[in-house]
Amino acid sequence: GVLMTCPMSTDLEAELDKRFKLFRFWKFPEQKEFLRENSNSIRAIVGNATAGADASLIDSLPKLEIISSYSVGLDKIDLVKCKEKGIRVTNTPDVLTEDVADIAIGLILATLRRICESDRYVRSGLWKLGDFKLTTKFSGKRVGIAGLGRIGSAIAKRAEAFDCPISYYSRSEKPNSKYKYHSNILDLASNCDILVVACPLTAETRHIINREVIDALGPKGVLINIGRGPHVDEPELVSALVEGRLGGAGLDVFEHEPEVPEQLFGLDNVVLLPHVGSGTWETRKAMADLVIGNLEAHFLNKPLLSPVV
Ligand code: 8YV
Repeated sequence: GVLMTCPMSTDLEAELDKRFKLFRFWKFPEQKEFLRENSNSIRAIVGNATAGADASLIDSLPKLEIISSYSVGLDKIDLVKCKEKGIRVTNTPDVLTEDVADIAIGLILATLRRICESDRYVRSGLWKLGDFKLTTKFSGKRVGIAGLGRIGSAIAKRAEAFDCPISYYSRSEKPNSKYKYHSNILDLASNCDILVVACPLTAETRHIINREVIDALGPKGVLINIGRGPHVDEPELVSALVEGRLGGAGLDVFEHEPEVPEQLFGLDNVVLLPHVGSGTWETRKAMADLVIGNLEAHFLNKPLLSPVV
């Protein structure tokens, strides 16, 4: 049996249903009781960025062999626990890289050029009363990227086409990178106009965007987050935006999704997306194929397609 942690894709559900005995975890209001009754028939978990597998869920499934995540980010899975218990873990890298990088550029343009606000301007009939205000140019602006992995590199490549000087922060310098390296995030924030968060969420990167970093970015700076909500100290971000200490923000992720701080709703220098970075038909299909491909490979004793643990 396969345990799916939350609703993520009806197509994926249908494909899993064809191949396995699928348990939809969210359909059982008494999850403890469900686990007590079914724990011995569950050999795999399919989770995602919303609901993964913590230590207690892993420990409650004695027959668990593999967690196949419908996400590239694995912050909701207790990887240490999995390693300890010999449970395999897979994710969905590469297939979503382009979409997430595209949405990062979309957020930059939408925030700087006030695309969403302009759209609201037209719809509300205000154009008849006068032209829209001037906005801020993107091309040539200094782009700083926190995390130069697959997604960060794809964002850099796109920003290069906009003639943006690129710099980055990561734990260590990338030996073959042509971009300028900063060994700490504060230096990066002090030396860019647009700061993009594109690193995995770990204990070290939690709240990597704190008050100091926000102030270093400053009243003309823009923060873009396509990583994870907890990368940012959200109350600090909100107060910086409300007080005008930060120029703007484009956010696809939030600390307590689907909750978004309501103070942001009235700000036109902010663009808010409901965690849709990878949300295209094409990419979600490729992610579902990887989730299934990894499970099938595992149960056929073949090499996993995208193993992490
Ligand atoms: C998805 C994500 O939103 O891959 C990730 O880490 O955050 C996203 O692709 C999610 O896992 C889909 O349910």
